[in-house]
Amino acid sequence: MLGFCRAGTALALILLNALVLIAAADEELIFSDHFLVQLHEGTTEDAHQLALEHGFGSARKLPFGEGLFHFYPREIPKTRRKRSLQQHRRLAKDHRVKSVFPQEGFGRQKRGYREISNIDVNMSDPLFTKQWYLINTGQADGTPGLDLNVAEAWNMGFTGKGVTIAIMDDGIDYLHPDLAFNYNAEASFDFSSNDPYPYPRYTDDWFNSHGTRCAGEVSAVSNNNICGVGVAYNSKVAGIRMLDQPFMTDIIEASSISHMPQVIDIYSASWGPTDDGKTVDGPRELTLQAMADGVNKGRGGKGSIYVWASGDGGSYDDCNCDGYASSMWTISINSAINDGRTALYDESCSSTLASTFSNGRKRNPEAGVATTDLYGNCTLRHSGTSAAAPEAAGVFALALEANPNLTWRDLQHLTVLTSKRNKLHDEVHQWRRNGVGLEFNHLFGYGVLDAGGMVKLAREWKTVPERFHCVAGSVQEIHKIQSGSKLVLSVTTDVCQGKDNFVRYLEHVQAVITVNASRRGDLNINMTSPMGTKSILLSRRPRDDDAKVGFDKWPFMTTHTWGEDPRGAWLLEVGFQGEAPQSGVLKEWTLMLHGTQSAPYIDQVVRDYQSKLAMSKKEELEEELDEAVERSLKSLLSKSN
Ligand SMILES: *[C@@H]1O[C@H](CO)[C@@H](O)[C@H](O)[C@H]1NC(C)=O
Ligand SMILES: *[C@@H]1O[C@H](CO)[C@@H](O)[C@H](O)[C@H]1NC(C)=O
Ligand SMILES: *[C@@H]1O[C@H](CO)[C@@H](O)[C@H](O)[C@H]1NC(C)=O
Ligand SMILES: *[C@@H]1O[C@H](CO)[C@@H](O)[C@H](O)[C@H]1NC(C)=O
Ligand SMILES: *[C@@H]1O[C@H](CO)[C@@H](O)[C@H](O)[C@H]1NC(C)=O
Ligand SMILES: [Ca+2]
Ligand SMILES: [Ca+2]
Repeated sequence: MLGFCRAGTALALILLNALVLIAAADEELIFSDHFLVQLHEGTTEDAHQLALEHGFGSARKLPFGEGLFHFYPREIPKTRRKRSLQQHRRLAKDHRVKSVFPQEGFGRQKRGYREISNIDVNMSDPLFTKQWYLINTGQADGTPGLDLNVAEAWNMGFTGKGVTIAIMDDGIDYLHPDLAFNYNAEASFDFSSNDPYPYPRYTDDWFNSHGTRCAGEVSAVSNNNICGVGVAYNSKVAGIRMLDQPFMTDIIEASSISHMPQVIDIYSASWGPTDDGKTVDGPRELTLQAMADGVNKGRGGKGSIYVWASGDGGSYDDCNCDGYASSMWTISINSAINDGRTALYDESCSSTLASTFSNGRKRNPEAGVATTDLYGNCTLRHSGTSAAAPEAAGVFALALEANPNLTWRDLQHLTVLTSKRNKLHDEVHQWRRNGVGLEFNHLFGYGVLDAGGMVKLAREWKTVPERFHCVAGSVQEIHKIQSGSKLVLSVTTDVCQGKDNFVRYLEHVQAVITVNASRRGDLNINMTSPMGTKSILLSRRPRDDDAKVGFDKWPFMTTHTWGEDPRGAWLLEVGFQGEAPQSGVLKEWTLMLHGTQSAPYIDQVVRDYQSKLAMSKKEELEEELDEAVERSLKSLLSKSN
């Protein structure tokens, strides 16, 4: 394990200095009772004696460097806010000692493994330990450590206080004892039956349990002995009942997403066009207008946050054909199961920003999402990307509590920067890095949300610079497409350089495309940025046999090129997949680039990213050190017994 540490003292000291530096950057230092002590000479026995003389439990020779010992305390290590200066000074003065390095603790979790006791979360709620998506210790055959890392955010004191999340769904059982306290009645409404009481309509099969389950994931009360705990358990949850009528209308959608935008901070939606693999549909006129108003005027101008489930159509569907999920104004969330694989119902597309968790493929009844259920019940079986979106809404509530100044775009930036690959595993699509080094996947987006990482960055976040929009180029001629050969087009752009709307650092990219085909489902479209990042804008949808409509000025969106410099040549590749020969006509490709001009912050991020890479290497080293210390402590203990 420590193979690469054997290089000697120099490396160990570099490592230590680096760790001290990292700790020094943090305001709240934690000091441990552990010291690294370098002796002029002496055996382990001498070191042990010296340790005893100075009030330590014992000393252990480190397997690297020369004369390096780990002095550790008698009792179980404590963390403290004050340095044990005296012990340090006395030790440093001892003539046998060459140097002393106090070991400073970090608020850091081990990757791949966390113990509940480690992070000091003690909840009385009976389902809490079954909520593996909050703290994954390997319950239900899951992968330990693969979770939302909410404990770190909670430990920093962020629990969603002062934030209201609306669940736009089939109603909320607001009398539920685990929800009633956090229910925000004033911000709630029933657009399905036009009254202020979004209580779910009763059916024998409990069909209308969806909203209640989503509400519990966000705002279930903690430590009350009932069900589980919400991601943001001190947030308020509002019910917007709008799914329970025979037909959806533009006006119901628009009313819902624009309901009380100065009170509601986050809107969570786990619905969209039918996931049948052949629908291409999105928000209509009023809803589009309401969304635009929301991001521009909601939350006092900082923008309403719209969280959207990316869809349950599985590999037969493509969420870029869902205009809600693929909108720039929504944060589209996909799901992973408790061992990091994709769920069978997951759709992939280039507009997904990040992922959270949903139920497993395994038959283990506890691999589902534990939450509140209708009529005061609890459930272990909430599922679908439906379950994923509210988890994200909860994490965003923690971030908004940490910094209420965050705009809708800040939150997207934070999502891109702090989501993690963790142990996510997509059997079909590789993880890749874009032109500024951000790691992404076609199905999971930038990875799984990390609440701890997000609130930490949120606290010190400066609002991103103004956003600009540039029509970078457009191909308007008719181009034939045929099975067996693909159409390749390119647009070379200076991204409006020299004009007011120059875009230098990308956020969202849209390719507005008009194309028809003898079989729409067999079309596939890729786009590659000047920095070489390929986005799959449309994958094959085997069930879509449309031969008439095609795509009419459809805005395919990608988030993969986030932060990139868009100047140069963009490439579009259009082709057919599938057995039967097909043909079609592409009539338009317009490239719309959105982002910032002055973005010192992105340069900063690239630098931070580089140092984060370096830092994670250091963390690995430190972790190995920890493990070595643990192992030797254990073996010492077993010897002394
Ligand atoms: C956890 O809470 C229970 C019940 O409130 C209490 O008995 C127990 O001592 C607590 N444990 C810790 C480690 O705080
Ligand atoms: C739900 O709760 C009610 C009482 O609140 C109880 O009678 C019923 O059995 C519960 N149903 C399930 C499926 O647990
Ligand atoms: C939010 O903005 C206000 C006004 O600009 C500022 O005083 C405050 O420090 C900001 N808060 C955070 C957490 O950045
Ligand atoms: C596609 O559009 C072209 C030009 O408008 C038309 O000639 C052709 O018949 C259309 N093809 C299909 C499959 O609709
Ligand atoms: C698009 O990319 C996918 C995945 O790399 C590939 O399978 C497909 O053939 C590409 N399609 C075109 C038209 O280039
Ligand atoms: Ca509870
Ligand atoms: Ca879909």
